[in-house]
Amino acid sequence: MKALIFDVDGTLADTETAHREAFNAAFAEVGLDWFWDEALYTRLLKVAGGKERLMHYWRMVDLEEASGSKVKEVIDAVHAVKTRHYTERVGGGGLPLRPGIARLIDEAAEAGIPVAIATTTTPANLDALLQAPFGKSWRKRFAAICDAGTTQVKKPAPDVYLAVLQQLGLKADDCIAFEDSANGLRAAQTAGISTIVTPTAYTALDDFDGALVVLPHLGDPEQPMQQHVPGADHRWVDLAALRRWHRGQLFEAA
Ligand code: XBP
Ligand code: MG
Repeated sequence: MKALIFDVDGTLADTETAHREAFNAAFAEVGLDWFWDEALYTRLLKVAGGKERLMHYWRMVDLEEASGSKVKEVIDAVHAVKTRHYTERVGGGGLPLRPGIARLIDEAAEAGIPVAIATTTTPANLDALLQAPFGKSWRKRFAAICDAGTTQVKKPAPDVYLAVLQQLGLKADDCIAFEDSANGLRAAQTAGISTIVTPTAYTALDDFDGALVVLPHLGDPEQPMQQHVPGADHRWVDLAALRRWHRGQLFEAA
């Protein structure tokens, strides 16, 4: 195992409520009578990428209007307002990392194992989310960062994972990916990368067939998982467990 590749939304942090609230704040600000409640947003999350999600929804509610010539301009403008609301919400430590994320990234750094990011979210969202837990020079913690700014084709396409592998100079089976959604799992699987899934409430009912393991979260000594996990020495995921799982030794604790 030579690198860990993390998805962002839902994986590094449980961000989709903040995204949903930012979309609704943008709709109100620009005078659109749209409102995305949790049930609708859970369905809309099947479409990765905020702009693609807006387009999908507009076509759902008014296909004719959504076929107009100015649609891309309007979507870009609404999405820029949404991104401002989102970065205001999560900036300054507004949203904590999920259990185990900071600890695993530290463990990987101490072991000389590079970590990377493969996300479909907007670059500005990464700065807002990650400056608080990792400091202003947070980008230095990651050997590769691929996002909506570097990779246009969104998950479940493998493009963003293939771009990370290329930047790392590693093969797919050298790495482990961490995801929260079926879209993300499919993207990593198609790229050939073994994937650990930690769902959130928005993706709990997704199909995670083919995941290396599905866990409630990665756990910490202060916040262990409720149940023991085969192959792990503790009720949290550490590098030793990842190495075993990566070698296919799912049920062999030390
Ligand atoms: C999840 C997404 C993103 C976010 C919204 O990204 O699909 O679109 O929902 O962010 P990830 P944007 O790959 O990190 O799970 O509005 O910036 O797209
Ligand atoms: Mg995600």
